[in-house]
Amino acid sequence: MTAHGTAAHQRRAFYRRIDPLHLAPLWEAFDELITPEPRSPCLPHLWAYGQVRPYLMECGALISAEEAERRVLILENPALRGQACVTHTLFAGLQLVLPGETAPCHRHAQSALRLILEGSGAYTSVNGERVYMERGDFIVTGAWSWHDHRNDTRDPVIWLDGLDIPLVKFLDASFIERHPGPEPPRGRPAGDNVARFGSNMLPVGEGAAGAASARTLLFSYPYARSREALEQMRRTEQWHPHHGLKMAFINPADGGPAMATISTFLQLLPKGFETAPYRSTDGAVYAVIEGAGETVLGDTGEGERVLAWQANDVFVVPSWHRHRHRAGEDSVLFSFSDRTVQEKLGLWREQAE
Ligand code: 1HN
Repeated sequence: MTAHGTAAHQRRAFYRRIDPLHLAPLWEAFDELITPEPRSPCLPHLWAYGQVRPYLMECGALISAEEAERRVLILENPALRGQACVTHTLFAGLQLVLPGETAPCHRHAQSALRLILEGSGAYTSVNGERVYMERGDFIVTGAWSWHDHRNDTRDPVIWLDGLDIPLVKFLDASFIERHPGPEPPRGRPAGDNVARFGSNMLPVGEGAAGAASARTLLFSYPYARSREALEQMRRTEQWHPHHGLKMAFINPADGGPAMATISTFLQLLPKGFETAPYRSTDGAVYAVIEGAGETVLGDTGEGERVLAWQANDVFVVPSWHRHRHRAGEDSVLFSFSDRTVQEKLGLWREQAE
């Protein structure tokens, strides 16, 4: 046996001896662990609304919202099947509440966002305050806030759920509590939250410290308002080469992100606009509110992947995947990612070309 062969043999024998003690050699794993750049196993993927919706409606006949607690079809990243993950840190799902149904009141350590895709006039209540839903609205239920959903309209309501479930699971920090009574807690009247915290004012004598949770002062971001902001701003024609016109939803108390663990964005791409190649360390989930276009991943020619999207489609761009968006029509994209977590930890990076 060569000297080299002997060394390799000796090492393998050594690894077998230490294995029962739950010990392993770092040097065999080092290059896999500490990669020169992110190598997410997550895959880009698009869920076409037209394809998924019939199955979601079938769920309506299979199980009630009450029995399911949350009647949600999980959008699973193709590379992470069975793990309820759209990226390593985020959960995404499509939820259906039929006319007359209630999804019961609970609260959990995980933070949730809703982006309304279909239906008008159903509500979610956050700590007892009703938030009536219109298409495109973005609603936050922060960690440990009571929430239930109710549809008193004649039509189904469907929305995109985004939660930090995989992140909280990774941290082993999950808790849930079901509301004990038949009635959820009663909170402030509908519309109070936007008036109180979403009108470029804050109540005097009741700052962040006085609110139930400083993190989620504002939990209702009506589309009519954010869309109007984009419409006004587009007049300057100051398109960012990599983002078009992209705005982050913020917590008005501190200017930070609207949620503690999830960054959320709204982006206008005018018809014919193509963003320049870009990548960042936060994998992002996009929902198409308006328009149609495509997102091209990878490099021109070999390895290029095209996700063609239209209204209500949902797609995922994993961490450090170079991509560019092309708008075939005036388009509005909502997106969410773990960017704020990475920023708080000093990890977030981008590469704009
Ligand atoms: C949840 O509470 C909701 O409140 C949606 O609508 C999706 C997925 C997993 C765990 C809890 C909701 C969820 C969830």
